[in-house]
Amino acid sequence: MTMNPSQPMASHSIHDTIERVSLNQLTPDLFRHEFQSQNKPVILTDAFNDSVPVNIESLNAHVGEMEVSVRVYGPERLKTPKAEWASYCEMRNMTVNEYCGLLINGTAKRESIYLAMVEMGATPLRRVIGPGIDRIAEKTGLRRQLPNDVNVWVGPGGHVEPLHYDGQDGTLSQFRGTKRVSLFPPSVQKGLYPFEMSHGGLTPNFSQVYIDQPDFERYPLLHSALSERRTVDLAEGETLYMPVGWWHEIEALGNDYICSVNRFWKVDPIWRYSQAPQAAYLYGMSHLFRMKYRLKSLLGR
Ligand SMILES: O=C(O)CCC(=O)C(=O)O
Repeated sequence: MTMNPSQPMASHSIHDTIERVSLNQLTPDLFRHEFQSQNKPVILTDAFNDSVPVNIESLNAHVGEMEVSVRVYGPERLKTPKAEWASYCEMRNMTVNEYCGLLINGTAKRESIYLAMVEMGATPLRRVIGPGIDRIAEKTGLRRQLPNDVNVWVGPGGHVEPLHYDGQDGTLSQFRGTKRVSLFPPSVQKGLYPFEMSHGGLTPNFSQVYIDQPDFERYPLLHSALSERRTVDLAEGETLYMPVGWWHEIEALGNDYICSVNRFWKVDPIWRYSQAPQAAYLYGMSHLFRMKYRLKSLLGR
C-alpha cells in the first residue's frame, strides 16, 4: 500500500529556534550548565575551518578503496507506511570509490542509496577531520563514547533519514551542503509512535510516523507531538549537538550530494538518562550486545 499524497502537510514547526554558539565562546562548564545537563540541543560553530574538505575528491583520494556497507532504501520504501516495512533497508557492499560513482551517475538518488555511518578508523580522512572533533571535545567537555569514533555520511540531495533517537549524545557536523534536521524532545515519545519491541524489522528507537505526511487517523497523538517539532537548517561548517533521546529526522536539501560527519559521546553524568529513560534501555541493550560479541571473540567462536 502506498500513502495518499493528498494527505495534509504538517503545519506547525518552530523553525530555526535552536541557538547557535561559537566554540570560541564556550567552556566545558558553560556547555555543561547551559546545554548538556539541560538536555538541550545547540548548534556549535567554528569547530572546522574552510580548509577541511569532505567531498567526493577527498573521499576517493583518502578512502577510495575502503570496503563499506551502504544502505539501500529503494525508490518505494519511503512512500510506504513504515508499519509495513519488513526491514529498515537492504545493505550492499562496495568500495567508497564505487559509491561515489553511483552518486555521480545518479543511481544513488534514483535508488535511494546512502553511505551511512561509515566509521573512518585510522584513515587519512580521519586525520583531516580529527582536529575539529578534538576541538569540540576540548571546548564542550564531551567525552567520546567508546568504541564509536568518527562516522561519515554521504548521500544524494533529497535523501531523508527516518525519524529515530540514539542511546548516546551525538554531534552531527556538516561539511558539504545543507541538512534540514527536525527535532523532537524525548518527552513526546508517545506521540511519535515508536515501533514495538516485537516488530520484526525495526527497533523501538524508530518512529512509525511520517512527520510531513501525518496520518492523524492512525496516529492521533501525533498532532500534539508535532507542536513540539523544531526544525533547523544545518549549514556547512556547523555542528548540531543532539542530546540523548532527542528524536531526529534528517533531510539532505538541494539536488547536489551532501557530506557530514557524526560522533557519539558519553551521556555525562549518567543520571541524565533519567531525562530519556527509553534511551537508557536502548543503551543497555547495545552494551549487552557488545559484551556478548567481545566474549564470543575471546572464546574464539
Ligand atoms: O545525517 C544523517 O542522515 C543521520 C545522522 C544521524 O542520525 C545522527 O547523527 O545521529
